[in-house]
Amino acid sequence: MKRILITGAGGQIGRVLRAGLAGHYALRLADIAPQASAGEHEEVVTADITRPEALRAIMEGVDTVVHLAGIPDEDTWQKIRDMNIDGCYNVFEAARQAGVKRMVFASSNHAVGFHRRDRMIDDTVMFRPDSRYGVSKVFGEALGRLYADKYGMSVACMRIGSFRPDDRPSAPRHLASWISHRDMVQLTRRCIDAPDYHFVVVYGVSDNARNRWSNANARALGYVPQDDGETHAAEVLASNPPEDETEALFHGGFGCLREFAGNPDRID
Ligand code: 15L
Repeated sequence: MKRILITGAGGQIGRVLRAGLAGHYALRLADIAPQASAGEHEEVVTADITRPEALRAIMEGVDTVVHLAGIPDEDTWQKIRDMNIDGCYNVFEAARQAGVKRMVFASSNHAVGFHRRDRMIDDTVMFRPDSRYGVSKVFGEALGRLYADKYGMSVACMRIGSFRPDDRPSAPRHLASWISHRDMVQLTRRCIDAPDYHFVVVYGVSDNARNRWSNANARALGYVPQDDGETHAAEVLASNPPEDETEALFHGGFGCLREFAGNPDRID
């Protein structure tokens, strides 16, 4: 069995991956917060990614790190910097020092949020972060690129769309950006198990009829999403007001709108 370290294993995505990856790998589940006690083929460890010395021990014997830990949405620069910039660096660096071969990094669609939604985007579009949070995901992807090219680590960056704790889209934008729990598990497994890649960016999105992210790289890894947000469309559209006009222009939606003082006409 491969040994997989999941950072942020106690978070929303972490808990779903813990259940979905169970039995397929030996899991080392790291979080700063308390977690449910270890089951078969599991180790539960407490680790703070802002403390590099704490990461050394948990990297031992690890084949792949699934790095989820961090601030999961927009926040103050200080928090984003400590967790998503410094913390992310600490995880990559500890993995390199321990000889870990592969890193699966939880990036976000907010790294490219200011692209216009009327255009499909793929993994080759330039970064257009829509928030400090988005900037931190650009940083993580750049770090991944560096560790792949310079140190030969195999790195996958999952630009995750809208992962919902209740496993259903709840806002109009989610009809395009939603990823179901089982698709999230499947995509992560493909990123862990695909035989040989150097550096790859994939979108974490289900097979949504309204999807606007071209996902050839994920398909090449064997990802075949099972779910489509459209099955919830009638209910979502009936229970929500239409999206704000500016928000609806961009892939990042609300991520763009928050603190927005720009001119939409200048964002081509
Ligand atoms: C994300 O990256 C965030 O972690 C999550 O809170 C949502 O904002 C999601 O993207 C989304 O775009 O819906």
